Amino acid sequence: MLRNVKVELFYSDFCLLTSDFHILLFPKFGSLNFSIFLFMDYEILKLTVDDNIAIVTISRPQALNALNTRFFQEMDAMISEVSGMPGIRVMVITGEGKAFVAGADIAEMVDMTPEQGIAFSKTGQHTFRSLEKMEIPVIGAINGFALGGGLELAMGCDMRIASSKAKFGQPEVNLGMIPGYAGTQRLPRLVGLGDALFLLMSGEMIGAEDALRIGLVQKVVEPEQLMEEALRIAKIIASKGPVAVKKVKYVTRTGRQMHFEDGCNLESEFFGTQFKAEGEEGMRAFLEKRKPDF
Ligand code: CO8
Repeated sequence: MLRNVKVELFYSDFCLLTSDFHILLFPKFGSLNFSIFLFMDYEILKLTVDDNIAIVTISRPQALNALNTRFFQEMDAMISEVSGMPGIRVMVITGEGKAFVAGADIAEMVDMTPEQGIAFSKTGQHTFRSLEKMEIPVIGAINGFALGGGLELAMGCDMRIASSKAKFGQPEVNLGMIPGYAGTQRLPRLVGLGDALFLLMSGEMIGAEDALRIGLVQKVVEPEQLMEEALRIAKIIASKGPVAVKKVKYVTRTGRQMHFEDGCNLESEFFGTQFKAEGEEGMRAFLEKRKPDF
């Protein structure tokens, strides 16, 4: 909704229209510089906003939401767009139909040269890394098959809530391939080496309860309760200090790649700056027995 308003408001004066993007040029007053905003016409992704939660639905159900080049263009644009929407505190990603995502698009990959394969792999790795780098938390609401690139997308989210009907796997070896969107790197970090190598080497699919057992998902609910539960958790997170939540994400994710002592130093630094950012209000509200105004 907000997106459309912006496009209509500024279109007549500054917008150049391409087949896929609306390009908006905003002059910066007092200088010759222009700010450029890109708004994409989405074909595969749908964006809805519920209060301060952005819900992104992958909608290519005829191919079980398989990830093609167009998907990555749209997801990159969506990440930028949601990141720029004021007031959005959490993003939820889900799939339409019986799949979350059944993998990278095999029809698009089948004729690729090794060089094209490397480029396609790097495209996906970049997009899923961008998800991790979003300041706000991202929740995967896993409605069905999360296979290959679909599981790699799910692992790029900060947490995963699964339908009891969801199925998980890295079936690339069935195709004589290996994962290309960082599945070999994120899976062992999430579930440990043994369970990761089991999934990666066997190509076996596991159900939601097994995914919960190995820590691949954080919660399993009945299919009809999936979005309700994902939004309930999103709203709980959205009610907390938004700067604190962003800092938790940054410090936890960044610290994990650092030496332990360096991670602790990063935590102390962010802990300190949080006093004036939100901590004072949060702690005062506790002492005054009222709700904090974040
Ligand atoms: N790519 C393209 N099309 C797909 C994909 C896919 N990954 N998965 C399903 N589809 C299509 C089917 O071809 C079918 O199309 P059509 O109706 O035109 O024949 C339609 O979706 C419905 O699929 P099914 O009829 O097969 O549905 P079923 O319910 O019988 O089976 C399954 C569902 C079990 C999920 C089955 O579709 C399946 O096994 N899909 C493939 C799963 C897979 O192997 N995924 C991994 C792909 S490889 C990958 O993700 C690598 C990521 C890294 C890439 C790095 C870049 C180089």
